[in-house]
Amino acid sequence: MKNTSKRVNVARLQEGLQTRWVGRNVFFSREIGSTNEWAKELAGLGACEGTVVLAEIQSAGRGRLGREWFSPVGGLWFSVILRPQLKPAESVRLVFAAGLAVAEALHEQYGLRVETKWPNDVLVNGRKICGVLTEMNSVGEKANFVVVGIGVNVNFDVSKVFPKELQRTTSSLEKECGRQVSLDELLRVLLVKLEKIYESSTLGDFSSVLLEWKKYARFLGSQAEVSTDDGKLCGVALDVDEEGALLLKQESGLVKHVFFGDISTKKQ
Ligand code: BT5
Repeated sequence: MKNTSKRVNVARLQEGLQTRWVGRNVFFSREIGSTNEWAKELAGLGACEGTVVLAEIQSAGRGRLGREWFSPVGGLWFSVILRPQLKPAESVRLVFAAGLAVAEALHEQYGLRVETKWPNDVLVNGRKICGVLTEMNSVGEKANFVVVGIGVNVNFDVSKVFPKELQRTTSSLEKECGRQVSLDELLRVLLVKLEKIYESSTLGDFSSVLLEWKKYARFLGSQAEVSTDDGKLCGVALDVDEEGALLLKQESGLVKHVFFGDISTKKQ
């Protein structure tokens, strides 16, 4: 049997791919620093919309603010080049589009208890299994390209490959499904979802995308603590608005719009 649990087979992926334009071009590397960096280079050189950049291992995978993203063999580490007709500020929509694509794929494909967490995480059974990093290049008031990077922990054991401080808060599909899953199959499903949700997000129906995303957002309504550049904020996580801001109701009754931060909740 072919081993599809550690590496994507690009030819087989494309054979069965039911997208119109996402993933028609795929760049694959056994090991690269970061697929987002590679995708940005390719986008700058004119790579077409929907190009997928994929690696088996990332040696310098990144999260927001340049944080380290652990990317061992067995994970799905990829970036998609998009050229949306959006203003730069609207490109935040793609974070939610990508998060929803992953949440739906994991729920429908494996029947897992999935949740989305503001702004860019997907959790399974309360543990982080996926992160999204979008990066934009704009010319004046228009986004030139956006690279959407998605990392999913798939066929490895986090207790063997991650540092101790991450082991309690993260998980992998192998752990949650109790078996290894095919990387080809997961990527195919993700690309189909991404194409569909991206089209809704950019063609004027972002409110329904956000509504769907919120169906998975179990943190809404909970008492939350948000680390921001200005320190920690506490309150009830009321909602997420169409600009991607978290609406946090503080004890004073004031509702604060938070655009960047990390949220943790007391009850899940
Ligand atoms: C993210 O950032 O969650 C975005 C991660 C995006 C990764 C993809 S992989 C393909 C593409 N190429 C890249 O270089 N990046 C993208 P953030 O919300 O800032 O979370 C980062 C934090 O998550 C780290 O500081 C760790 O605490 C934790 N972390 C690191 N590696 C992890 C992993 N594999 N799984 C779960 N949590 C992780």
